[in-house]
Amino acid sequence: MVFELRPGSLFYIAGTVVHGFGRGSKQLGIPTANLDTYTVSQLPSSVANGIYFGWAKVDEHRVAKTVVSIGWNPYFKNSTRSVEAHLMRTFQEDFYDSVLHLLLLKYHRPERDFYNLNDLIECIQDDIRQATDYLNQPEPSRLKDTPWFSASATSTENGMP
Ligand code: ADP
Ligand code: RBF
Ligand code: MG
Repeated sequence: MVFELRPGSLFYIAGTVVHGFGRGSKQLGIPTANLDTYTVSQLPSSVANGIYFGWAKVDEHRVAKTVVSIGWNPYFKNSTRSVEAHLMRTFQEDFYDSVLHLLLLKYHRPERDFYNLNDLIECIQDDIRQATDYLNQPEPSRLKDTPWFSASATSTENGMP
């Protein structure tokens, strides 16, 4: 399910967590929950590829800060578009097949190519630091209590909270 709440800048996306490219991002300390291909195909064209800051909710876990990468991962030259979210929270177990709700608040930067994997990882770690600072501000912080994350948002017929 994809809703454009403010054109070009505020999006709600919910989908199922599927297996990603299996590149061992978890081993690099940056696991990313990948959304199913149907949900990715539903993204409106106004959703630009790139890195976003926002809030995420998995099942009944508490809302977590997230950095989300949308696009083709130029460093790996992927042949499919993907939406993958790293949540700034430690989970005891994997959550494949769970429903992941994302509220994207801020477009941060376009996807880039890198000379080596280490540069990519350092860039992602910098994204995570900047996202944390951004989301700690009062305005973005308030939005984590959005009705889009409440149970009713997924149970009503048209998905509106
Ligand atoms: P894949 O290639 O299958 O996406 P990853 O190495 O990117 O594998 O790991 C992603 C999986 O790790 C997620 O689908 C989720 O089940 C789990 N996971 C555990 N902690 C996190 C987290 N903090 N953020 C995102 N995914 C996490
Ligand atoms: N992949 C790229 O090729 N270029 C990027 O600029 C890029 N930025 C990312 C930023 C964040 C915050 C995250 C979570 C991922 C990013 N990725 C990027 C995707 C990364 O290559 C991917 O998570 C791993 O390859 C696992 O599929
Ligand atoms: Mg992944």
